[in-house]
Amino acid sequence: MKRADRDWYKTAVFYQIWIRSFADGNHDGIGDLYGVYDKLEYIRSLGVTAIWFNPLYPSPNADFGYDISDYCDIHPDYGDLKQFKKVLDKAHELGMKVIMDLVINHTSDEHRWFKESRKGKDNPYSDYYIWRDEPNNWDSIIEGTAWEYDKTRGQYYLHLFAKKQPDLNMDNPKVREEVKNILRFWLEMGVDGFREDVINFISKREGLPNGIGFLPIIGSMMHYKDGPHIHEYMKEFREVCDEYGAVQIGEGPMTTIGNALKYLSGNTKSLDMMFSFDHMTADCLFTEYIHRPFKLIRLKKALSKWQYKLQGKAWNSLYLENHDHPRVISRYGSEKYHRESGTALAFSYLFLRGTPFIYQGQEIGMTNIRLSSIHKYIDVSSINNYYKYHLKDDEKSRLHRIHVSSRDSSRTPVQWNSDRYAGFSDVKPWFYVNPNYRSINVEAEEKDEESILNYYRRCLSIRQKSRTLLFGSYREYEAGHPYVYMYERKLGRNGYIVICSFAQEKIPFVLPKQFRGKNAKIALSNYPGKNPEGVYLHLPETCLILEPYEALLLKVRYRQSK
Ligand SMILES: [Ca+2]
Repeated sequence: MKRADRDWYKTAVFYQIWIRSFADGNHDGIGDLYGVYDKLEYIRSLGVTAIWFNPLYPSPNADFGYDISDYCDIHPDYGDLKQFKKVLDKAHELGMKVIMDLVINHTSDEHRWFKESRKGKDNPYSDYYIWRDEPNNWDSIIEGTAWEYDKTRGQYYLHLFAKKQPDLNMDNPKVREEVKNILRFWLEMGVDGFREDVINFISKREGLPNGIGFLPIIGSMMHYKDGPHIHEYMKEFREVCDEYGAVQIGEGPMTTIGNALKYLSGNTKSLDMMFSFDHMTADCLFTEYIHRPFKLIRLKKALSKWQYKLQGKAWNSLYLENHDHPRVISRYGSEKYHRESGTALAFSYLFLRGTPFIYQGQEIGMTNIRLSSIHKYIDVSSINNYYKYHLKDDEKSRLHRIHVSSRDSSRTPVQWNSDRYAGFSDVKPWFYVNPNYRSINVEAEEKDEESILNYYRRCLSIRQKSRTLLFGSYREYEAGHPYVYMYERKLGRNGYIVICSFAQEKIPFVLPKQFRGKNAKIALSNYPGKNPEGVYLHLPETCLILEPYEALLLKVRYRQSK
């Protein structure tokens, strides 16, 4: 089953499934591939053309699937290979591609390779992991020091993430062969590509030198981020994917644009897209746990930076939510102006240049859950943060930090209807359902023409039919405006202008000179009573009055192409 063309990704719209909380099809309170199978038509109905599955593999779930104990099977909680194939075939029949999560920086400590490796230095799997007699000073990213002593082997092993996630030794050619076998296994089954977890961390500097001791976590990153052999290893994996025309999307934490471009273009090109992180810090520093008030300027600056710098060179991936971040309405929007801000956020990114990703529940505007005690949280990094930092603060403010930052907010069961357990399951779900499911759910939003759900559909429908929105150039206007994000997409004489207010009250907005006095057709508005679709809007010389979180997509024609 060999294919050649992978350009489909440029016109794709991805939907991300974190399966455990998506839909329970076999009545045990855990989301699974039976539930997914029944919801594929719904996903397609959004205008989605591809699905990215977070890890579906057997895993002890120390980091919910990102600690894999067998790369070529399905976790029994989610079904089996036969059920996966059924989902894959049905998705293909509906016109949707499917990509898998590839997690090869580390395995689970319960993977067969690690169980063998820890037995001793003469074991055939001995060098599959990174063992040392003495640890260096590196920190792990989520759980204390990066080294754990193993009594059986009498040595320390490296884990950049949790203790139960030992790092693979990618310098060992046998490990790279194993990776290629994993790629082939899924590609032979018919999957269309991979999202590659922390892929820029897989090559560590020789000798593993100490990092800068006083800088927690990031002090050692220069020794493994975009490491010395990364592009050689990526080339090997690319060659396998080339045989199948498989798409590769990399997750690159802390990646600069300069480094990203090495993966995305030129003779080191090994990835089709990368997930950047800059725009996820408009309300925090480095990580959501170090919270600060949301500033639109930061969001615009980050989005524009990647739009401009990749223009003509590489392709963007566009997202506002995923399984690692709290819900975006609770962060960058407003729960008070739920519908308005949810739709404005959609306008602000679905019309950018690149391929949009929608995380499950984002399309109905799911919001952060606020659990009453730290004991109810399960996210390993939230628990670690709670017990490690701000210990002198009172409990209320420590819990508040978890409310605004926890990955658990994106991992509550999807809210399908207003029945008990939100229609996710008919038995008690494995995790808490957000109590707002009675008003925020798919069934209710299906019935409401102006719901966030139906606006996602409209935005995607317009986008997918327009070469200007798919391939046109990007330009931002009024970059210094604190409350309005305005950008243009342009192809030849055709253009679209997007105007999104992030203000919680009515505000005047003075348009850039070149648009004043012109007429523009309203392609879409989230205040349809005020600005009906298809009507020409006269752009005033003075200013536009924008309602709270008002968003407009305007179609414009230019006199001549420039
Ligand atoms: Ca289940």
